[in-house]
Amino acid sequence: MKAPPLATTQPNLLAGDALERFVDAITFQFNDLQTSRRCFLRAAWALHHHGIVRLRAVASSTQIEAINVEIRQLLDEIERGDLHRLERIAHLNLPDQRVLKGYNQFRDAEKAVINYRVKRPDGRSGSDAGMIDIFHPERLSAGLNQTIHACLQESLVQKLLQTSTFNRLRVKCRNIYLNHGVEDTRSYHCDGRSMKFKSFVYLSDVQSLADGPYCFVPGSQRRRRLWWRNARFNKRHGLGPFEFSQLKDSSAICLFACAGDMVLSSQRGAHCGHPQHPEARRAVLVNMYQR
Ligand SMILES: O=C(O)CCC(=O)C(=O)O
Ligand SMILES: [Fe+2]
Repeated sequence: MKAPPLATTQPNLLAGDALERFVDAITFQFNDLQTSRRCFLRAAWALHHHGIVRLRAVASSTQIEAINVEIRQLLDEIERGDLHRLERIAHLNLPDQRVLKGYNQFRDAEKAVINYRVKRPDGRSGSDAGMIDIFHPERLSAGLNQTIHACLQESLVQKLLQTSTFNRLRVKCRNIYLNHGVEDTRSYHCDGRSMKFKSFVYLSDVQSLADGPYCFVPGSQRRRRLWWRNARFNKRHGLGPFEFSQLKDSSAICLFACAGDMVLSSQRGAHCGHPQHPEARRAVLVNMYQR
């Protein structure tokens, strides 16, 4: 007999005016953050309270284009099967040729890692199959090193995190996510229970659900009882402890943004990448901060 489907529930995804009003309240111009102490403190408070902010115009279109050009060249080489240059500067974890295994090996690698996500062997959903996850993209070339650092604005982000959390957080890992028609994304989850933030600099415009925006349940990073309720359900039903499978009574926002904007988010909160349209493309530069 087939097991009954698991009663997992999704949050209510805000749309229209309600979404716009909410996201406006957590949006700040990056330039104002640099020049106005009042704006900086408002952003730090919003990040503390809601667990997420959107910062407009962090990177210029020239910087974004410079990154995209190098990434396009690299993907071209892979698609043509011309791997000579890349094999020297990166570990290539291609679908049919795996050289490294598991997050820790990718994070601790001395070179960049170009990792193609593949379907899970057991066929479980949420594999992000088709996504290309580049670890340490700043190590691919001197040009990328400079541009990526300029776009990430690490010292201002660290100050904002310190004001918001009273903790000094360090950069742990930089990535570029390339999603091309990724339909089977991991559902709502948190990246563990310890204090962890990610900044996402959008390298492409993300203006509709089809583009696969980052989604977040505001305030969920502070709701311990919500996490416990989910953890108990997960344990009973054989799901991992960090899945947010029970979000029926919560609301989520999707973070639409332009290339050059940054979303800064507490990864203890419930979040996911929205499934994409098969033809859609999204690119983001990611930075992880931890104690
Ligand atoms: O693809 C996304 O937008 C979210 C991925 C994610 O869950 C993460 O970076 O922790
Ligand atoms: Fe995550």
